[in-house]
Amino acid sequence: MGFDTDAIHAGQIPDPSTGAIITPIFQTSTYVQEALGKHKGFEYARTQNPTRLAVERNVCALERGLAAYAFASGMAAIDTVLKLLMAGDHVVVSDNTYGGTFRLFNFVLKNFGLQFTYVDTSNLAAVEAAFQKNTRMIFVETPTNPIMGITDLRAVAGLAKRHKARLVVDNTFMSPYFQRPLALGADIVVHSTTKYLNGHSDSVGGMVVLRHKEDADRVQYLQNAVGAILSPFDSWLLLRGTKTLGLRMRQHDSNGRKIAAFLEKHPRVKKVYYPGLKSHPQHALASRQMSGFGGMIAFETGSISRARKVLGSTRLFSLAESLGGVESLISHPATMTHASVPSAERQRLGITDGLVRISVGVEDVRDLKEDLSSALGKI
Ligand code: P1T
Repeated sequence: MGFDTDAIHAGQIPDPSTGAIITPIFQTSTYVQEALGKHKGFEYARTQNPTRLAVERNVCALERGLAAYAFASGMAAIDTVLKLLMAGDHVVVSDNTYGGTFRLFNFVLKNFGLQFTYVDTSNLAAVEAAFQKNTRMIFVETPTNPIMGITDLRAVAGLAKRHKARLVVDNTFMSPYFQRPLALGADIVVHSTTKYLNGHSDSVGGMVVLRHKEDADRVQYLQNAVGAILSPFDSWLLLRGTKTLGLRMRQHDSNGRKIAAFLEKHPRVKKVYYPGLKSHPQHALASRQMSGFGGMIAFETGSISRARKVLGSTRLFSLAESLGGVESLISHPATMTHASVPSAERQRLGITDGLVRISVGVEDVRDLKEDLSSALGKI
């Protein structure tokens, strides 16, 4: 089936007991068993829930995976994937991931004996050089948050395979509508469903999509053993959200391209980070590996005081963390999403005090341009 058809139908059938076209919220903690050892496949709601199962199957179909498991947040999903490893294992990580991912790896999982090396994964030689005898995983975010660096997934998948390591891709920024890492050779996809997949800024969640049966079995085991599950209500919200994923992504992309072009021409903007711009150093790779560029843009204003003026002057772009909802947001990575990254490292990555990040929503693009134009005029 086509993507938009799968988005609406995959994983869902009308409720057999009522005919309800929308999968109900199964708000229950347990299921009555007919007799000892005889049940309908549902025993306890941490282990199985029909609403969660529907959304897991839905996102699994969109990413073209073998199985998917839903978690209480993107971080819970990432944490569970890292639990596929053992103490003493080594992970190569994109050096410009979401700050919370860096925080989990460096300040939590390191304490449990996992080792991490951060490299610019858009540089294949650097990835190759980072491999150690005990490297079991490469964790890549592409495009990166917030600098929008692109990693060649096919090439890194080849490296991972040669070194018998799993390639994990955080596909939050593109969603399966614009990028399918599994088709490019990745082994595992993770999402913060809080963002584009849910799309309405009203739920926090995460998803792990697997291509190998052994990984799928282990993640299912961990989902139950650790218990960081997506709630029935959030599963239902997410199912509602994915139905319009294609529609929304097309509009985010259309608005994103126009806003990026507008910013690039603006005299108060020093630099724009958006893979859809020809000036982006990896525009050709992005065009090959993604089928669109989405709505995430970062731009350099030059200083904290200039950034502050812009952040404090927009009316439609709301000052808030997060991204991927229908409404436009504006944020300051250095003090918000990436505050847990040490300052020197932020400078090295280009996450300066003057950097502003926007999540371009699906509003009328003329209104969005006008809003940015008026805010930039305050500089
Ligand atoms: O917030 P949560 O659902 O736990 O997801 C974490 C996460 C994982 N991966 C990426 C690429 C992300 O961007 C995030 C969360 N990011 C933000 C909250 C943000 O504003 O960038």
